[in-house]
Amino acid sequence: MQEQLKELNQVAVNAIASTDNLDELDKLRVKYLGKKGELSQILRGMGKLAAQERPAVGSQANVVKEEVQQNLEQRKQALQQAKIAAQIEAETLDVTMPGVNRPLGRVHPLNGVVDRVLDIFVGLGYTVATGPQIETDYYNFEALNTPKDHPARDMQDTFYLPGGNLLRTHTSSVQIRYMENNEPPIRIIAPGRVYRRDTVDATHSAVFNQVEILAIDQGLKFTDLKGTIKEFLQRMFGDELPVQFRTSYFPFTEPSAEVDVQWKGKWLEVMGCGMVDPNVLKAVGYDPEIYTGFAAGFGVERFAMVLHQIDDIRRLYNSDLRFLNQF
Ligand code: 2NL
Repeated sequence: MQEQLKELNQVAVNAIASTDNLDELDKLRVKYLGKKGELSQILRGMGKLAAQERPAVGSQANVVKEEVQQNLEQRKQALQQAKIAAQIEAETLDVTMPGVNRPLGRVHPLNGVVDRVLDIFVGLGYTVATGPQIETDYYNFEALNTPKDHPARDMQDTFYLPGGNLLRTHTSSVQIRYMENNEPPIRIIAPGRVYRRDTVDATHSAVFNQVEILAIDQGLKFTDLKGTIKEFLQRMFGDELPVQFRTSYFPFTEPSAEVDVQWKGKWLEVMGCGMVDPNVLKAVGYDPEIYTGFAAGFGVERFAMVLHQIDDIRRLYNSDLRFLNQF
């Protein structure tokens, strides 16, 4: 029996050493040390031994059991380590591989100009106001002192929708809506897309972006308008900028003016402005005997073209990256 145990020990240790698989290792454990395993089978023969032989065999069996167990445990550890090492090896990143280039987007030059304009006026205490692009005749024309038979409608003739609504020709409609819902004093700036029935060429587009400002308060005068416009234009184009006001006409302002800046040696018309016509104030329920105000409006594309020396307005709409990447 001692021979048998010695033999079992030898065979088991060899088998354990030569397996490289954790499942097989567990099968070996069952095979040698399990309840119905080989060690148990040998020990079942103990009964046939003489009483004085039993202690020696018993203690040898324990030694064998312990040694096989120890071998199993060590092999298990080694195989688990190897498995983890193999996994790490397989998942290793090659940090020297070339990366995937994902270029960052950037602000469109048109939106860049709008952002700068809004920053300046918000800094002067103005609130940004927005409104619908589809308007009623009332908000786009009537409330702005431009009745149905008014000749100014011809120059702004726009896109009419079935039912009589239209695509707004300026963001003044936003300001009318704002005044209806707020009491003076107000200072607002209304940026947004506007529409005019225009033939597209290098300097015209039927869809463009406009910004209008409006201030209503007691005692506002033309000099307040001039100061505000001058401050704005100098922040936009630089401190030394020559600015001039020329008399003009808009149905919703009286008096009205066109503003020119001297840029690269030439006078350029950049915006229109004026004191809000009393009829506009009356239309929103403000008393023109108490309140006065000024307003101004300009096309963002025009500003972007002047600031960035862009020769054709259509470049701003084509999404051509060769063009846009320059900004
Ligand atoms: C331009 C000129 C202008 C206004 C817009 C305005 C708005 C209200 C009342 C009175 Cl609610 N006026 N806006 C005034 C003068 C000129 O825009 O060249 N736009 C592209």
